[in-house]
Amino acid sequence: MTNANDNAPDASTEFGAVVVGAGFAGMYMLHKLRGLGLRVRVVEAGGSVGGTWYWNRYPGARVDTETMFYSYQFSNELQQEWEWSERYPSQGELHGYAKHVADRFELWPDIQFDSPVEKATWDEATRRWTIETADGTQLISQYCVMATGCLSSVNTPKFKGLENFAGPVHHTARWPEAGVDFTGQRVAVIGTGSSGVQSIPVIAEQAAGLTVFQRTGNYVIPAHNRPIDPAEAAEIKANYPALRAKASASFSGNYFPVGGPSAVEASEEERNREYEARWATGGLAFMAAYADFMTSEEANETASEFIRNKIRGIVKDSATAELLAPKQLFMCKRLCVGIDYYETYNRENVSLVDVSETVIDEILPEGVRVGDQVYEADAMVLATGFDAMTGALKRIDIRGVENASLRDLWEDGPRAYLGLAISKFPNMFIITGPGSPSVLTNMIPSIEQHVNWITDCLAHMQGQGLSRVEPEPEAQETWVAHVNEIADLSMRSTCSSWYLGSNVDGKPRVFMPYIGGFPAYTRKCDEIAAAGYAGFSFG
Ligand code: N01
Repeated sequence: MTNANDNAPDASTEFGAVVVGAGFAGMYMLHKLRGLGLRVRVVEAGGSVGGTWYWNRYPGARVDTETMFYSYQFSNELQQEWEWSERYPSQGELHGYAKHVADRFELWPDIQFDSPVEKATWDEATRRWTIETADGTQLISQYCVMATGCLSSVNTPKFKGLENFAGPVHHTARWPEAGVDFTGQRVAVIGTGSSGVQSIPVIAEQAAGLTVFQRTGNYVIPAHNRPIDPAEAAEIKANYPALRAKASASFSGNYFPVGGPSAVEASEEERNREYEARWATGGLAFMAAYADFMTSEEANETASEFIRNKIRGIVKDSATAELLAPKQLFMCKRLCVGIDYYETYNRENVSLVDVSETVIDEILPEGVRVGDQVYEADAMVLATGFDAMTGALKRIDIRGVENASLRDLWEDGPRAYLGLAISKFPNMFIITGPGSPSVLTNMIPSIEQHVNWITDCLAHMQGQGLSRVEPEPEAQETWVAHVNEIADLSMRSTCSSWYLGSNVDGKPRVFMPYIGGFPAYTRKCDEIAAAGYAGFSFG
């Protein structure tokens, strides 16, 4: 296998396209842009390909979407030859897959690593972007594609005294490559979202003691991870086109068995049968049990109470079980999938601290202070998530027409046309940006759909001899209004979550992803393309 540094990109700095980010979006974008005959450079902050699956190396990190479907479909050879080992493969296996893709499609020579982008500036006179990395290198390009990821900008809450903690502090999304040995240590974990849910059971097995600080109890469905049976994999591979088409026609772009229309209309017996079956199967498919979870509080409560009762059945200490039992709406925050998550709280060396009302006051050299109580720790893990969807873009000083600043224009929340492009920022595309279904869907199919659409748009421009594309402000505003309007119809926009930006101090509360579903969204994108890219102006 080739390594990231085996091929140094050549030193010239003029490109047809610069892609920021070498995760699954950036890699596929590079492949497709080459197909248009463009000279492309990918600039990546990390030391290898894989994006999410490069950075999130914490113990227990694995995907929670069935991996036969959380994979590229653009190349049949690739999807036929690659062998997944588990239903939910580990970070290491996913990173291995990313490296295999980079090998197979010879992507390495066009990717520049360890190069965080700090500035991107549009020059109207030359119709070119200048993309500047942290070491001052400038790349000039006709097009700029931001493949910066939805969950890549790390959120570290401003805990008073954090810098005074005597031991090491690790964020789950910036885990040391060499790993961390917690043997014999007392570990404090802050955060119980997906990253906490996955890492807590694994850390608990190694550490002498583990104290978990929970602000909000989450709904965690068991993963029931297992090796992939070769016969099952062969059957999926034989039927990939039909299965992929079925997934694309589903609301979340996932291959979930769809349940009934209404949990309220089903009898209690039917409901329990459905919930038990999905609990036994495991994974995110629990969400698809009924269609009215996000429109009816009564329907939602049936699933919530089912899961709370499961927690009460698993966790032996009843006070701990009640603390873990979630109080907020089911599915309002991102659903978690875990391996022995609730069971971990039956271990002698694990304790749970509620910081929902009495918050973390301060970090002391010796541990975490909550009210009068100090919880001593030798090491700390921040599983505190991300500045989602907008963080990675706003971190870069992006300047468009007449020096317009993206940070300023998005001060009250993101505004983008289809989550794909932004008015005042010509020849710039974003992959799975705010206003697209992205994080509410299976990410890899959503990435492929965006990359294909962008490629088609650029091919259209090449065919017409055009060199400038920008969304019209009115089209963008109409789309943003539509995104907000339908978000308001769903209960999903009502509770505090990173979808809404409420996990980051000072971030505006705007429901960022498009909640209308993958099929409705792709239809809209196709219609716009068929109408000559309606809502875009060209020059
Ligand atoms: O981050 P999160 P994550 N004091 O924001 C808590 C994807 N993902 O990294 O809920 C105390 O969900 C915060 O509390 P609260 C997936 O889409 C996928 O876990 O805000 N606590 C919460 O418990 C996921 O949804 C996979 O009250 C504080 C936690 O920190 C997304 O990434 C694996 C706090 C953050 O949870 C993000 O997941 C991992 C404070 N000041 C991630 N600030 C898989 O594929 C924050 N918290 C499996």
